[in-house]
Amino acid sequence: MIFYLAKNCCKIKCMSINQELSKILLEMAELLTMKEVLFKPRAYENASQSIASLNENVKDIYTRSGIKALMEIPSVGRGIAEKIEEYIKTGHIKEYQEMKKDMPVDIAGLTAIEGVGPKMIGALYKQLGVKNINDLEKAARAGKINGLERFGKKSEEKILKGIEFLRASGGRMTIGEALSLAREIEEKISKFHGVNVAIAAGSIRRRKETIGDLDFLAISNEPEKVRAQFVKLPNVSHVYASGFTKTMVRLKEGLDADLRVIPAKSFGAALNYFTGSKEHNVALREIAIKNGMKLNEYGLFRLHGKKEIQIAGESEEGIYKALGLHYIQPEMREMKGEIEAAALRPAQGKPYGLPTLIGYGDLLGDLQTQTNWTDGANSIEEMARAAVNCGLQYIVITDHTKALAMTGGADEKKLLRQMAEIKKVNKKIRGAYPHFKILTGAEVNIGKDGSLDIKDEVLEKLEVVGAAVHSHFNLSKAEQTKRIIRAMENKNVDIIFHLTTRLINKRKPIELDIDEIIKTAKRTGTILEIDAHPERLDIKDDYIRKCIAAGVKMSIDSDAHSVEHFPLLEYGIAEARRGWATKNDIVNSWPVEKMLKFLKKP
Ligand code: DGT
Ligand code: CA
Ligand code: CA
Ligand code: ZN
Repeated sequence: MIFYLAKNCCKIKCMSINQELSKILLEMAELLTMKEVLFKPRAYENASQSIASLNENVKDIYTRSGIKALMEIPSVGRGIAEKIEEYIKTGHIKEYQEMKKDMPVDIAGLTAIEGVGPKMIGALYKQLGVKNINDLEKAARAGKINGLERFGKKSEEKILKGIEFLRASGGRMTIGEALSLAREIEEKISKFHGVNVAIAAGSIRRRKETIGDLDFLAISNEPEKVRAQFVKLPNVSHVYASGFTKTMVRLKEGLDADLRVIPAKSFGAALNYFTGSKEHNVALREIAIKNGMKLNEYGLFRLHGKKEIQIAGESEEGIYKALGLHYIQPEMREMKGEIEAAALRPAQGKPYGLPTLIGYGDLLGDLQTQTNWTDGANSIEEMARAAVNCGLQYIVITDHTKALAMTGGADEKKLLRQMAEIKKVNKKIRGAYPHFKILTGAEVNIGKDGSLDIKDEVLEKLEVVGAAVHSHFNLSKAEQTKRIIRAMENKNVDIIFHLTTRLINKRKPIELDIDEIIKTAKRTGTILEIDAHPERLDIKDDYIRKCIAAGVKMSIDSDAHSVEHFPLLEYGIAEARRGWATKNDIVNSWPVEKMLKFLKKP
């Protein structure tokens, strides 16, 4: 059965009553689940989804021929049809209100915590009277959940972690979690019947550090068919709405996703529009208007009186060109001057010329890797072989040093022993990989006062010395800045690893006078690392741009603690591209000899 938008129905309004009803029915399903009623929850959930995807107002359906018409909605039987009738007539559903009185819990708030579902909420309410997130947190902290029927220490820890994450993130997911999910779904959509191409646009295409929701586009002339396959994906836990322009769903993984189905002639325009950023879009549209054109998600049009003629829109390249711009990479579309820089015919006196961004295959080395000599999972040789498989030509072994006792941090003696071992492994693998080199190094700890925990006589012997902060995160800005500057002034320190120590969604960056740091990096010839771990991305895009402006070089490192971590380099490259970095700015895109030569401080 297909419903068409009733002509005189205001779309926003009809969305809203359908959505209200859909929400109530879903909550009834959850309340029934909490009461451990069998079968009924599923029926309410199905009806909720069905109503969310209607293109006609339920009120209009009801007006047409009453309960009978309502029962023609898929998944709506007599019982639920009567509830809908009650809602249309009175504005509420009595059974729902009674159920809420019976279980006065904040279901939506509690289910937003990862791993917490209606069954668990029902059990916690019955046994502990938990009504909301605050109650739940208190109970978990007091150790009251551990020991309840069906709960243990593990569930208690998981709940606390879930709450912490929810509070810190405001619901945004790190790119490390979101990118693989986006790729998985992108691939599934591209295999749908009737789909030629599928792509994730939005912030994920711009490789932002955190992602609010996923925005999928698919080229197809059969939108109905594509939408039907999308809402049935096993990743989908709830359908908010499915209409002519887009389908909006909740994913089990804890993120929302939109899908828009587009005909080929508009694909470039839609891709451009839905990639954003919003501010970048606005600037492009203004250029179009200034030149007597119109740009929207359907295409770029030239206006001839009242007639609009499409002059671009099939590809993004075509749109930029028709607007008088070079193609702008998605990672740069953040209104940081990219529009001026992209001008084919630059305005006088304005800086222009887009940089050739470092490419995703451009790294030759990795300057921060850990092994089982400290808290890594693999041996030096295993790390080397894994790096070769990722296309690298050299890695630096940078195990932790003694101040990090819990990692088995190396002292001077252990470092010297490791240097000897690295020499041996280099010899051993030379036959198989004549062009690969393992370099000696360390991740030296920076003390509270900026001193290092390894003596200079030993640091001197290492090929690459990284220094990093691992403690005293709360010093004042002045103290923190002085501390890092002192470490950079040590002539043996080549790189500062993960400068600000932030953990995205988990820990704030330390306070620093970044301009002072960058000035000192320039003066001392110190490299600032872009740590590629998706929770770090440290230093971040804005600081990368500052480094480039100051002529400070950077490295992109995986911070690998196992052979599986080298692919994390992709996130670091993405952040570097968001900061407009070229190969010239990134020392480990250079051959090993050139990189090592640069490290020699004046
Ligand atoms: P997110 O989801 O918060 O991580 O960030 P985005 O950039 O993916 O934002 P989202 O999902 O709200 O919208 C996707 C793109 O659609 C956005 O980057 C630009 C475009 N867009 C959305 N709303 C507007 C709007 O009001 N005006 C314009 N010009 N573009 C918009
Ligand atoms: Ca988005
Ligand atoms: Ca969106
Ligand atoms: Zn470590």
